[in-house]
Amino acid sequence: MMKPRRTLLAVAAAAALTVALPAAAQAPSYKAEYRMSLVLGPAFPWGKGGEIWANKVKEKTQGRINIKLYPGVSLLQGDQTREFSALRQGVIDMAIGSTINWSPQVKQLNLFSMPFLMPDYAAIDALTQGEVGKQIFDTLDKSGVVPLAWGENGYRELSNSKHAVKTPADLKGLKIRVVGSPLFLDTFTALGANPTQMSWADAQPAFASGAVDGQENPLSIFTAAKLQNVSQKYITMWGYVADPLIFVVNKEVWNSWTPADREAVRQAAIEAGREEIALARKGLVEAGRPLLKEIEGLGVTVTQLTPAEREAFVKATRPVYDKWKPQVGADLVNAAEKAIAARKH
Ligand code: X2X
Repeated sequence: MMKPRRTLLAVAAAAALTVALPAAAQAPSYKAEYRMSLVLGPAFPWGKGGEIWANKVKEKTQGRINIKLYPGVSLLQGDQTREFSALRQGVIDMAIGSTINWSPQVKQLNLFSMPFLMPDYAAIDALTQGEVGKQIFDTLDKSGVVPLAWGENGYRELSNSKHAVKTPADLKGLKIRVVGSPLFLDTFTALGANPTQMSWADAQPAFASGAVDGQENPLSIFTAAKLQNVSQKYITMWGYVADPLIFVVNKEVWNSWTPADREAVRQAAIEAGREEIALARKGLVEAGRPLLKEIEGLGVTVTQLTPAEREAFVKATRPVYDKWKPQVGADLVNAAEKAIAARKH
């Protein structure tokens, strides 16, 4: 009677196994550490946002999800325009990325780089916090990442080492470093400048050596990277584009977490995004824009354009806007224009 009994046991064991297997397949499996890619570290609002996100995630998940920051896109040797592909492929687990750096893969993200689309912060908010923002998140979701929250790099003001820029003619022949999609090459070519594409990692030595004359970046980056020390002595406040940041997680990684932990990561991203946006706007939204005084104190000439002077830049770049509208998606751009026209100040 031993044999049947053994068989019975085996059957019971097998049954237990088949019951256990589906549960095991679904059981969340956590990595010891998750890799977050960023262009800039915690000395900048961008990287600070990453640090805040990581800390909040750790706290909200009781340490189940540990995130390590990789500023300088160091997982890809600084190649910021490959970040989105690497994220999708799982080389990177999560990221806070600029719309500019991901626009070569996601054409809709060029929306924010269309010259003079967004006249003020209320216009950025009208897009990211409204229907347009939802549409862009849907697009990202379909592209294989899970978008969670918006942050902000900021309005990209023009700087150079040669002279004050007040008119498009002042840009003539200036070698300007840009990054992202060919939209930036078109914009600066239309203005008579000589644009050249390079990563942020390559850009700083190029300013120092004089290989390039100028660049465009938010003032929070200008000050934290001390661009005045690499000959960037002239800034023009033209507010031609602003790049939001987007908090995302690789889809497989997302699906490997429990629903409760996913929600914790999402909430942490939303809170960190809010705090990061406040840091990115600091000194630029208060009366008198104190950051400009601070920068002038560094020996930098800050040129503010009259509405008429600014209009000359708008006019010179309008053909670029018109050319890119169908490439970005005419429906999306129309929706953005409408949302901006209806914005609350
Ligand atoms: O490379 C830049 O200019 C930066 C840091 O602003 C971005 O990553 C878009």
